[in-house]
Amino acid sequence: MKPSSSVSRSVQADPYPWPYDGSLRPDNTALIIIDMQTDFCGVGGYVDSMGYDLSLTRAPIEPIQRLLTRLRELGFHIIHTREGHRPDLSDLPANKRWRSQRIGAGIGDSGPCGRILVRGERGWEIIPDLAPLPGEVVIDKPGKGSFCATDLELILRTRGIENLLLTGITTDVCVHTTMREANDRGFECLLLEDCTAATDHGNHLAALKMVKMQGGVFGAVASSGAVLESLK
Ligand code: C5J
Repeated sequence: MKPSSSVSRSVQADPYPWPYDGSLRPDNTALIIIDMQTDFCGVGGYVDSMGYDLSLTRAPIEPIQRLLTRLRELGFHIIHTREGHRPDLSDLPANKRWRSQRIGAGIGDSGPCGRILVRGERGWEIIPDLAPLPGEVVIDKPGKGSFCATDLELILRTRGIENLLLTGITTDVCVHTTMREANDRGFECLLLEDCTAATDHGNHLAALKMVKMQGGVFGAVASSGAVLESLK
């Protein structure tokens, strides 16, 4: 059954029941799935080339799939993002490239999945398990935050979206940067702890803790199970 727009709903979250105003509806809430690309969680991609443990960044795939299926059924807005650069690398800052080359995973260089983090390459694609459906918004971003040099804010405002459910990878980098950008713009954010992961588990836990300081300085944290429960 679709949640009625007149019913007040909230998710059991930490440090407060989310959203703050109890107004959780499909029309005012978007699920944002950040950078679930082969480069971040697939064999031969960017994260793999850096030598990090792929089981960490692959862990959120199943929980996101479950949540995505249910939120699609209920008619929530679904937004995907991809980090990547133009093939001519004109939007790749020199320092970002230099740092990646230093650790043997140069952005723009050729790897097992094509040129690393370059638009149109195999490694840059969203993994098939979480592929966008026709009509779902896909935001291409050159940076870590999803608002920087993109039309995400315009799309959210045009659709009347106020609440963001944040998922994807990595918790401490692109997810956190996006959450901070969104929070500063007045969006009400919920970070889903089992639907995110970092290349270091300690960083994942630290990123969750940071959100919850000061009464929820960037929003709140919950499990995907708590969201699904609230929508029954
Ligand atoms: C990183 C991301 N970690 N999607 N990107 O470089 O978090």
